[in-house]
Amino acid sequence: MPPSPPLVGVVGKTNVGKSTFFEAATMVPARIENRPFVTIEPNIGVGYVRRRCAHVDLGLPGCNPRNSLCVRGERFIPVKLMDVAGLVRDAHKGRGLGNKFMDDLRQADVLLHVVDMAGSTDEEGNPVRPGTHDPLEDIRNIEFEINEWFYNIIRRDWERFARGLDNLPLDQVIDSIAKRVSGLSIRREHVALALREVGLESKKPSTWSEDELRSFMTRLREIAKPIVVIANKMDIPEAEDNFRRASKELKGRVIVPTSAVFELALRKAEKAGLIEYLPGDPDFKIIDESKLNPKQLKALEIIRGFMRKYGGTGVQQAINKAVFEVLQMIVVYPVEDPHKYTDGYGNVLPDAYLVRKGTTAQELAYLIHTDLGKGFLYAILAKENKRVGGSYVLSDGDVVKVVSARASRR
Ligand SMILES: Nc1nc2c(ncn2[C@@H]2O[C@H](COP(=O)(O)OP(=O)(O)OP(=O)(O)O)[C@@H](O)[C@H]2O)c(=O)[nH]1
Ligand SMILES: [Mg+2]
Repeated sequence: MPPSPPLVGVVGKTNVGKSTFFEAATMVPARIENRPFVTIEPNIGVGYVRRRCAHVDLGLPGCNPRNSLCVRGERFIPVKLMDVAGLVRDAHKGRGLGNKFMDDLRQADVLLHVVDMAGSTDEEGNPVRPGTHDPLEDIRNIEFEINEWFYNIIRRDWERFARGLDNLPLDQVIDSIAKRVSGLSIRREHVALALREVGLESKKPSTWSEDELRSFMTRLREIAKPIVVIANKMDIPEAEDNFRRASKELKGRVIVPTSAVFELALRKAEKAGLIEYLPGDPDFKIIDESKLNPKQLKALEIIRGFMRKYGGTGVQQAINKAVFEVLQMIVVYPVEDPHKYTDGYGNVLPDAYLVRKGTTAQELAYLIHTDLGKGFLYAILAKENKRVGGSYVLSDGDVVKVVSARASRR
């Protein structure tokens, strides 16, 4: 089965711009209002990562994408986005809407934590004068809530479960924990890494202290559901200072300055045929000035100024960073004909697969079709016209033909 797109969860305090970010990224209409708890049921939609298309590197005039889009030489590959209700401090104790709805995000691979960097909403999400609330507090509080949610799921009935692990070798301990948490999109290697990093590999699970269990779960959350901080509302001047402080405090983590409202405005203007703009572009072009009123023109100029400063609105950049930097995924193109770069129907570079870094040629074969994986003989790297074996680790941008004893037309 072709790889399912990564699931990106949009989380954060209430009234910070989650649904605005979601709508801007997916163009799926979402309810947006300046008051707390507007979103209750999750919004689900398709967003995209953006990458230069392989057809450009290959010097081809174009391509025929099937599972993705290609616009002006840029490949847009789908990812799933989910926007959920807002959190507030002590949500795990039942405040606000609580944090049960976070269960919708059990399968998330990465979380985008949207923060009102302008400090224009208080702890409860009520609008306040920009600069009067400290967004760094929100980052700490909300991440604590996310960790609590995660911890409580895994913690349930831990003691009994842990006793059963005590006499197992490490390998089986890892297997058992991984199996227990598999519904949370946690893989075996996540469990192994977290155990090693918190130094609990050789300690009997039933003797872990509460603190040890908590530090293990926290580390597991950081590894299995990493958080990218979306510094939103950067269009409000008060946000700049906060952003500098937050970047310092979060040193080493990914934090992306964004203006979700600006991105949404640009996508709407593009849809209406008023501007030429591709998500992630550092600028846009007005198609016909006479179609815009002075107010619209002025608004667009303000957006342009913002984009000059930050290299774009930040929305596409955030999704790209989450998938390529944090999840470390790469793009590969399976083909049937390695000379023409086509599938069996003559489509040029029809599919762009997002796969984890470290994926091998044979694993790719299995992703294309189980039969191809089972009968795997070798693969051909189309760009290099080179034969490689099943253990070849794929590189970003590889165009790959799988040769299998069990052919499968695709
Ligand atoms: N200035 C500015 N305002 C924004 C930005 N993003 C969102 N907003 C505004 O913030 C308010 C809340 O936006 P929503 O997208 O509904 O926020 P939410 O986080 O989904 O809120 P809940 O669903 O109620 O938790 C709206 O008035 C938006 O227009 C931004 O980048 N800049
Ligand atoms: Mg919302």
